[in-house]
Amino acid sequence: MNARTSEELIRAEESLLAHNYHPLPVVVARAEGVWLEDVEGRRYLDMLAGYSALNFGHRHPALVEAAHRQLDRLTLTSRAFRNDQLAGFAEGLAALTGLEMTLPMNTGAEAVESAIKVARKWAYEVKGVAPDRATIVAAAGNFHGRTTTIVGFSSDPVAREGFGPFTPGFRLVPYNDLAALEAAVDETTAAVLIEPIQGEAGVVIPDDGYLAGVRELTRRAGALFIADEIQSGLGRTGTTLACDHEAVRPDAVLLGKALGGGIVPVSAVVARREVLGVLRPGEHGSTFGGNPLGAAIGSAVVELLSTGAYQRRAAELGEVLHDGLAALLDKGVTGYRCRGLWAGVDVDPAIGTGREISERLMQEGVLVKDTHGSTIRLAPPLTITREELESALATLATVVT
Ligand code: IF1
Repeated sequence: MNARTSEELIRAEESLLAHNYHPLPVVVARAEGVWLEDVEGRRYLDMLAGYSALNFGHRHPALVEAAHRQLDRLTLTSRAFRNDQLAGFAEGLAALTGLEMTLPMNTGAEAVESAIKVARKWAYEVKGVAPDRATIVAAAGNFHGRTTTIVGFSSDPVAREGFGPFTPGFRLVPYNDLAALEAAVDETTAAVLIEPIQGEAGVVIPDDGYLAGVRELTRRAGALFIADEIQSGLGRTGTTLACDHEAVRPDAVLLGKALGGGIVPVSAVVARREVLGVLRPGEHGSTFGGNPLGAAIGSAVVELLSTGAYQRRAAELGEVLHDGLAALLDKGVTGYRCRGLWAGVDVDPAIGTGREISERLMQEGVLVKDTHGSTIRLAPPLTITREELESALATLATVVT
């Protein structure tokens, strides 16, 4: 099996796997830190980091050690029993976010779905919304996952079309528009659900004051503010949470991706006690959510973030990324948005589509992912060195100029 070439493996995948992805033609066989190696032994700098699931790089020693230690003791109990890893994980998340309670799940979409259920229940039991009338306000351009309910309030036709009928009870407003949000929120509003920075939309950063405005507006309206930090959280933007840039504390924060250290899927709804307190036995759950392996790895992730060193590194190297992209403006790059080690880069369409740029970068040993049109996004592991980042920027410069 291992002797098969990349080309043979790609052919087999194309015939046997559902075509819901069109991956770059690189077949990765091993990785360490920020470096990937393909089947033929070619090396690539990983400038995507599993869409931020690999914030600490591939196989971070502390995370692999936590996983090994737990693999040798206990991997799964289900929540029918208790395990000795979950309390510590929840303590860590509370300390990290300043919120009180945790609902552990697995994937990001599950955390979003769970938050939607909890917000609705909160609306009926605490806010007093009439039965089945609760609404949730989300933003156009959002990406929150792939379930039927979630794609039902997506504004992206590719994500949504052909998958209806959809769950009712959602309203969409333009992102970064407080007046539109204010107009959409009323006595039926259970929650406002937004990404503090929109990833799939091309790393769209709202104006300063937007998140604080959402906080103030929801507080006044008696609606929950739910921040989807699944991609933006856990150090990526130079702070623990992207909401920290405006010193805003939402009622619920959704975490995923890097929470599992790039090893296993771990997600969580972390929220005020009044919010998660509405759930009672039997009303929600998951076979794997809160499993001791995921909890041990999640605790190790929280531990890595507890000193602030990764956040500081993302902020410092974010300046390097910012400066490197600024130098490319009008030299093949028509615009960019950047916060911490996360950037959306609009390439001049005359140079190529985002996909074509990604393929050229791949040939030069740098892996990125395109998003809509001629935009590519950069989100290297936070463990990248300054020299590695500068070399990726130099490669980008040669590809776009
Ligand atoms: C795909 C994007 C990244 C997310 C936010 C929830 C989820 C995601 C803010 C769901 C997931 C992914 C999944 C992946 C592509 C991807 C993505 F381009 F679509 F936007 F990362 F940039 N909230 N993001 O970004 O988490 O259920 O996947 O664990 O679906 O192809 P999940």
